[in-house]
Amino acid sequence: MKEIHLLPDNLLKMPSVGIVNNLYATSFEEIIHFEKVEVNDTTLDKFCQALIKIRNRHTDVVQTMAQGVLELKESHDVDIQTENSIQYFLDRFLMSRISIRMLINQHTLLFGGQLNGHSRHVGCIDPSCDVIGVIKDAYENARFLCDQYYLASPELIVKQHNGNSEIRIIYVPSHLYHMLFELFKNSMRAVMEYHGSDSDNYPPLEVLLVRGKEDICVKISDRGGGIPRSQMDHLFKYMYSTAPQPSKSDAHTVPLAGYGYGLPLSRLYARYLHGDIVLLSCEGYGTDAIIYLKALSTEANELLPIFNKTSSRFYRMPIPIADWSSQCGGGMATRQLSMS
Ligand code: W6P
Repeated sequence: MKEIHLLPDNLLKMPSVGIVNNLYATSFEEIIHFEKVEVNDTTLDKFCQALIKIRNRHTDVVQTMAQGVLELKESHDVDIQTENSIQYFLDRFLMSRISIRMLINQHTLLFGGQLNGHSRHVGCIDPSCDVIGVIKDAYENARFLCDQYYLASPELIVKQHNGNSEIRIIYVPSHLYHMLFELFKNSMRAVMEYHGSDSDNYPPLEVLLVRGKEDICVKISDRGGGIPRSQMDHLFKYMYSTAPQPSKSDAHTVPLAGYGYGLPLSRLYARYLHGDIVLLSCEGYGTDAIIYLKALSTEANELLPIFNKTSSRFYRMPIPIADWSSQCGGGMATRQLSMS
């Protein structure tokens, strides 16, 4: 909440940002209420109910923030400084949201009185998460959307590099699924668009799964024509996502729609437990998307934004003047300011 107030004034004035700010204020009051209550045998239950109410209240926060950014784009010229602040803020804001929701989920699952003794899960953590299983699940669901939209879809070839033993990790399956589903949708769309609707022999998506000493890598390779190098960085920018997140009712009718916050959000899920998502592309051929996860759960602890002098200074930091030449009027420092 402190950091919301450091946002550029223009953005702070947008109605959607005000709505989000008020949601946080309400939830904060509801949660600190428990600081002063006298604990009895109904308190734990009341606390769980309060958490569930808060979780529901914040369900649409990502969409509402995206709406706020759209409102800003439509009403103001956004300078590089503002764009930088928004990128910095949303990465931190959404990471904080991922972690708070994870904590709420853990609490309500573990203390909400509906424990399933048969499941190996600890809250939403699977101590023996079958990575190939999640890959196939995410592929099938992305393929369903792809088939609906394009009436065809690329096949999947999965290769596990070392050993035939199943690769199992301690992980949050829903987070892994989210990343894979997003990357599959992007790859499928690229393949279908690049090879045209007349083709009935689409090149398959190839997934390579490797367990190293330090990292687990999931590489998804498509032959969807690739992305020009100049566009690579934009894929993770909130300000370049063109359309608002499809609403819940649209979600089924507009599959594989334009880049929303799917890619930057997926990368945050990876980074949340000290992994990452990296894209590599050969324009004219295809794209590799690599999900890195920590192979050792002892290294997969939460990565959280902290609010301090460094973070608050960021919002006031001027963009450094370029000290490299370039032909295109500012070059590396030049950003496309008109976003269609
Ligand atoms: C593309 C564009 C893209 C984004 C993310 C993942 C895969 C792909 N493939 O052509």
